[in-house]
Amino acid sequence: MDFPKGFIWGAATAAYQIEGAAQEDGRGPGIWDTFCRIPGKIKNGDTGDIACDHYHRLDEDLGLIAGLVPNYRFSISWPRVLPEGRGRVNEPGLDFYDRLVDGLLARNVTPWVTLFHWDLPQALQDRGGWANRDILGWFSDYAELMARRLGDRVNNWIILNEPSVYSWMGHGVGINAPGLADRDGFLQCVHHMNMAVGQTYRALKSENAAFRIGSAYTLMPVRGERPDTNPENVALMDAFWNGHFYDPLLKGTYPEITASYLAPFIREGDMNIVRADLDFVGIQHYDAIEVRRNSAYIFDTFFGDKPAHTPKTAMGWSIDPSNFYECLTGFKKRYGDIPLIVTENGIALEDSIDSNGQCPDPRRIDFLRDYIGTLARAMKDGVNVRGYFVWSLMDNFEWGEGYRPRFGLIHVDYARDRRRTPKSSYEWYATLVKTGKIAMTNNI
Ligand code: IFM
Repeated sequence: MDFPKGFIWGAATAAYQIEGAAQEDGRGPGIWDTFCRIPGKIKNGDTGDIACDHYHRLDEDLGLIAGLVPNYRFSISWPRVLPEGRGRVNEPGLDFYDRLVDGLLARNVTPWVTLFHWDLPQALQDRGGWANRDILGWFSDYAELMARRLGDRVNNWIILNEPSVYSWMGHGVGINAPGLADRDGFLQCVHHMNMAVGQTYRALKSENAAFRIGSAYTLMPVRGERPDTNPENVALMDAFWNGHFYDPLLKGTYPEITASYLAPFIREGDMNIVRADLDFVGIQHYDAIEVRRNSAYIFDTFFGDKPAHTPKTAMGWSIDPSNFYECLTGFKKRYGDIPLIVTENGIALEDSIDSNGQCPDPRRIDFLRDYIGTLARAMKDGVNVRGYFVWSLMDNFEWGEGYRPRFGLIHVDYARDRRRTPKSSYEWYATLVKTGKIAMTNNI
């Protein structure tokens, strides 16, 4: 199948997962720096202190990006540019992003900037972070700073990355930074993140009407772990991962199941702000969610076991492209003909370098062929998808899982000076991007 001309092909990363240089050139502490230091929170005691050392290997990485894709999505580290989260600006931090953007443009790669990919400055967390409504002012100052600094060269903006994961894992169940498990804080975080999207969309558009602005959300089918799973738990989990964000953005309401819990945190006029016609909705798909009732967690709702029959990734996630098809077509049924960009999709494996110094990853190629082929089928069936960004350009720090799961199309050897080796999927994807042609397999 052929993808349309002008289809946006890219690769994605995030600042804390690759940059390193956590204590250099004036960067302030972020919540992940703090969280990584709490014993037991991150597998193997890993931290993002050095990560892929992208900060120091920018030139080499720019060459690898340009050899792969014409579009590159990266995030700004808020604590690198505003070490206390607000007020004092850190010029060397801004310089780094200038060099990154200039280096991309010099190589004909279009930058896509994510403003918030989870690394909140610690100083703002000390004031409640996203649970404090003051974040709306802090975030808008930060977003405007970045738009003014990079907006002469960057046209594509992604406001937030996966507010579902940030709010539920970070404020609801405490698995991610900032490590809180508090029902009200979780609900406040959800609402403030939605407010930040609507508010920032309008502010950046008034800065430059030509900006292409979206925000990136998880899109996961949610189902009971067993046929007799309580439907209320399923509806709650669907709200946490999908409805809490798509409903306010696209319908101006919260899902019925949580609306009364959110109500105390909503002020007059808020729902007009959260409702916004973004230029595109970024969707990120990895897996389906199986739900189990579990009274150890807020709203008595948590993950259950994965089905036994599906093959699994190194994250333990199911490989099943029919989930992706269900999400894409289901989204259209639920919300209409919205322009979508797949801002993340990919697979974690435990890739290694072989005796010839190569990194063959045939399972990743199979995964990408099946998932991108499924995307092509959904587009043929009428889903309005404009682009696809693979997660991830290179192996990186996978949050609470540390460095073991490898999502990259480029292998990073953490033991040997973080040496980069393009995997076989790198060549495969570069060819797909050039030709725009995907073979349809039986799994699609
Ligand atoms: O690594 C993450 C990324 O930061 C956000 N989306 C999911 C990826 C894989 O877990």
